[in-house]
Amino acid sequence: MRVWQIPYSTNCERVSIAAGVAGVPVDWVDVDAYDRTPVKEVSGQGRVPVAELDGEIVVGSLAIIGRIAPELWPSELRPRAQVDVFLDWFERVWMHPLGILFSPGEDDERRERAGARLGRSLDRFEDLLDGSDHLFGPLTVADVAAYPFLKYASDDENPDDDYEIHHLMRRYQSLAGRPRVAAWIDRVSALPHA
Ligand SMILES: N[C@@H](CCC(=O)N[C@@H](CS)C(=O)NCC(=O)O)C(=O)O
Repeated sequence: MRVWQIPYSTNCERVSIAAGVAGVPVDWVDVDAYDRTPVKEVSGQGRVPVAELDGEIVVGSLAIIGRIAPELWPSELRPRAQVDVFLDWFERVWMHPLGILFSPGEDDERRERAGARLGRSLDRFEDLLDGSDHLFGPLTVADVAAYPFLKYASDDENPDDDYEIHHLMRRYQSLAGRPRVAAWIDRVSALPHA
């Protein structure tokens, strides 16, 4: 599989973990965040990740993971639906404050409220991890999809990763009083990455 990525992209790291877990080798193509021409040429849009799989272009992290690691979705209907509901919540509700924090014109009070909401979302994860190593029992796509964003709650600074959105996730997410999330971040970070 060939994957076009921007280094340190959260959505690309999802694919890296899923491929690592599934044992799928990846031929990574690095793209400049400020020149998406190669991505646009292959996929007709500028976002990453984009994959070429068996001659087909697949756009978006979850679509790619669905192709290379379908076993990350539970096979039983009920737990599968729970994971899909979670993915929807993560994309629409969890991400919403990030959009506010990332809008340069936004007023300070609204930004602080959005940051606080992002921080409080970690309590949902702390509760989901009560008595469980992963969000929905065994490792699923829910863990793979959330980890690249929640990992910024840990204090690890990376001088090469200077994306503003990553600084914001670091600033507003804290592991204080959230030991289960802290342990989960360590657990998922130890998974093989392709
Ligand atoms: N839903 C897509 C989102 C892809 C996405 O937003 N990727 C980011 C990098 S993490 C990107 O390319 N952003 C550039 C832009 O929005 O123009 C997925 O899951 O892959």
